[in-house]
Amino acid sequence: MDDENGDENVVSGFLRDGFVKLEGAVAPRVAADCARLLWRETGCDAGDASTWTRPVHWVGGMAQGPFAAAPNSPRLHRAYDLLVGAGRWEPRYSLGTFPLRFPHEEEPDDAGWHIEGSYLPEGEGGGDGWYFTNLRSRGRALLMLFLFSEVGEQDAPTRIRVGSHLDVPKVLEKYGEDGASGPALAPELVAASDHRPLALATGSPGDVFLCHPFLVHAAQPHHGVRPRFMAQPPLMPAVPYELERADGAYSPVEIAIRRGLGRVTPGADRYFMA
Ligand SMILES: O=C(O)CCC(=O)C(=O)O
Repeated sequence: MDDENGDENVVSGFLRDGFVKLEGAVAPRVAADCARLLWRETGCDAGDASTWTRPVHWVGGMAQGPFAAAPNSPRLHRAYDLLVGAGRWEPRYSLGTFPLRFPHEEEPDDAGWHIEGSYLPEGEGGGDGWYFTNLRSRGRALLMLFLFSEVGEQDAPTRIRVGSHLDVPKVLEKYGEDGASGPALAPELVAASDHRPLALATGSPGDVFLCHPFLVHAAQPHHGVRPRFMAQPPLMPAVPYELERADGAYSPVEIAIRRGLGRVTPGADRYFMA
């Protein structure tokens, strides 16, 4: 779903599909500078495939100028306001992490269906070492995919289960405020969203997918020829999501969670009509 028809389509596409693709949301020059810096991090030579010796290079947080600029275009700020709510998200001045996928015979070991975890549980137990998520998406307002290379169908685009954000709330509900870790949730999430159609996060450098934090997605092996450069940072919340608001001022992220729980949000039904 593209945003060619403006705000209304950004919101309706996001609610229906769980994501919206904003083409050219990062200026071409900024995206090119990000790619150049990422190549440097890998230690690989863009022009010499013999140096691409691993299927995936994980690069951590990057905060040089281009990475600070990329998530702050006026178009992205507008979309964050629309989807999360004005004043409810934290600006970010870095990007990361980056799963940089290279054409390779070896299968990556990180290509399973999942949603992102965003916090480590406090107190005794401390979980299983993996990041957790909960029904109010503690610590994550959005999942974002920033493309920094041409990504066609053969270039290991992220796989997305379209509409799966509506399947996840029922799974998370029973874990309460504590939530659960990615691996603990994965089998249930996979089963709950199995019926969903598939989309691929293809596009060009500077395209950005803004995704509901509960969108079920997966990497895939790269059997093409062009390395796939992408960042998948969270947008952080300034305030927690609320699933019951006295004033009814729900954001689209909250409306979708409520929909997944079977709760009706006045005025929002039209978005879910097929
Ligand atoms: O590399 C990709 O396409 C997605 C990676 C991903 O979803 C993850 O590692 O959490």
